[in-house]
Amino acid sequence: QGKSIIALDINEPKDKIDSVHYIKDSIINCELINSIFNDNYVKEIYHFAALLSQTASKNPKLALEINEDASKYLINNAYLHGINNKHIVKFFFPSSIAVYGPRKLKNASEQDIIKPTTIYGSNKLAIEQFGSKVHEKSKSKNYGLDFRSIRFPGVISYDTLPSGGTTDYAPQMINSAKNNLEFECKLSSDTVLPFIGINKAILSMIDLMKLEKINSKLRVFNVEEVSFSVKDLANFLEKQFPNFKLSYKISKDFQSVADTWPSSLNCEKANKFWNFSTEKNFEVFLEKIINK
Ligand code: AKB
Repeated sequence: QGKSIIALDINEPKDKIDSVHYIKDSIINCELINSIFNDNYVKEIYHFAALLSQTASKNPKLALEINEDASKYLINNAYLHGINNKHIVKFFFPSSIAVYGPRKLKNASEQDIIKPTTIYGSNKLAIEQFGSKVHEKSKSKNYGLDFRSIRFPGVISYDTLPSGGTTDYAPQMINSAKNNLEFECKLSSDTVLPFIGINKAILSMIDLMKLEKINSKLRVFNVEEVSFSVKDLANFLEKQFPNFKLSYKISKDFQSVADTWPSSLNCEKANKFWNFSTEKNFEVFLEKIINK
């Protein structure tokens, strides 16, 4: 879209795009963050750096540093950048179904009970709330920060294998089946979780960020394409890949987290604000991912 982009990551990108300026560094490098704001006129921020649920539980200190402190630092700097340059910085924050709990909900809507039981869930909720507060402060000044967030379910990509999360079992199981590898599942077969494909996840962010204004105090939206149990996925894959070998070794660390996350999400709000809609057909959804 003719915009100049600065991409910051701790890893080298798989593919490079000519017009993007890549920086290999960490989100917790405050000096670097300061210099990016000082040297550029920043209009939009997409902040993805995070430890996922399982990694965060094992490294609570690092999770606090990356998931909360670094996010707050970035939000504060974006806000000040907007104030100093007399404009609004649009800020996208990917939140997660991890903010829900302690009971497993069906068709969870944004205002349902959110009492996360994990470090990662508490980190995500803290930033949802912090960003919304800075957003409100900006509204009264007409400059500052426009905070927008999506609570993502498990995201399934056709070319990147995630690690460190609780919903990762699904993309990992799909990948094993496709590549003729055995898979040992850490969740019980009746565990139901919501998911979205990477394409729809990206489109949702673009659609949300394209909106001129969002007249709502609530700054977070649920999105989901399909919701399925481990068994549903296993049955599907066994039909597609008859040699696929699956076994179960339930992990308390994984099961206890999945049992507090919703089995499905209510997406009416996303539908109202940017027409979010999806086919919701489990088989069509999986066939598209498998055949990519
Ligand atoms: C995880 O499982 O930690 C993530 C998430 C749902 O936020 N995929």
